[in-house]
Amino acid sequence: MDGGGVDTGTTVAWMEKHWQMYERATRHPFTISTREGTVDMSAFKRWLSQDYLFVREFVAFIASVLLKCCKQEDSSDMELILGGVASISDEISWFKNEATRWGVDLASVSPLKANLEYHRFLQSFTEPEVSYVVAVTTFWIIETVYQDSFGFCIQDGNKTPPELLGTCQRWGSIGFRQYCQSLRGIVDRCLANAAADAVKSAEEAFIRVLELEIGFWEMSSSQS
Ligand code: HMH
Repeated sequence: MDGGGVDTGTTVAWMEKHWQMYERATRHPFTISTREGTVDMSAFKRWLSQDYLFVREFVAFIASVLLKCCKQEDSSDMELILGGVASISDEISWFKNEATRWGVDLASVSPLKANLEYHRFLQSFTEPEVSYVVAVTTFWIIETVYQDSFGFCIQDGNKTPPELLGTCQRWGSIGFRQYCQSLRGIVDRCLANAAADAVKSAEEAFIRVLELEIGFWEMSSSQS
């Protein structure tokens, strides 16, 4: 390990090793069809309302990452994670506005199966036994899947409908990409200093997030 360089760290190795799954999570028919301008609007609304519930659950998850971070001897990552906590407040307001725009009643939404499964996974991180390295790796890959998925919808050649560009910008923006890259730097540094069993657990969590993200797109695409 070279101390966490973004191009040579463990995260790059995992992305290469698990690239097929990573592709399935970040180039799902849901986001491809958004980019093509052919996305089914009822699927989009389902995604919107389900993701609102996800984000509410994600608050507690980020809080648990923050808490684990603060308990580290070196808590220098704290500011970046605190920024994540701060931006989620804005995100909740964004979901509410967006839902009003699309005529979605958030108060009457219940989580679907794949969402509940994701909630359970996120809740498991509040256990103090789960290490900071595993938690921060999980945080990074959750954010990165959205960054890569929605970033693709605003890249050259997209036919994304104008009314969906705001959504894509939210996670596809350069600012959010830089945030994910900063998180990635933290993850690679933590992994470089972690024991082998912690690295293994972090890799398992990485894979699990990809599975859950694929499940979340599937759930949004077709009600089952
Ligand atoms: C399902 N994954 C899901 N929802 C989100 N909002 C993100 C990742 C990124 O915050």
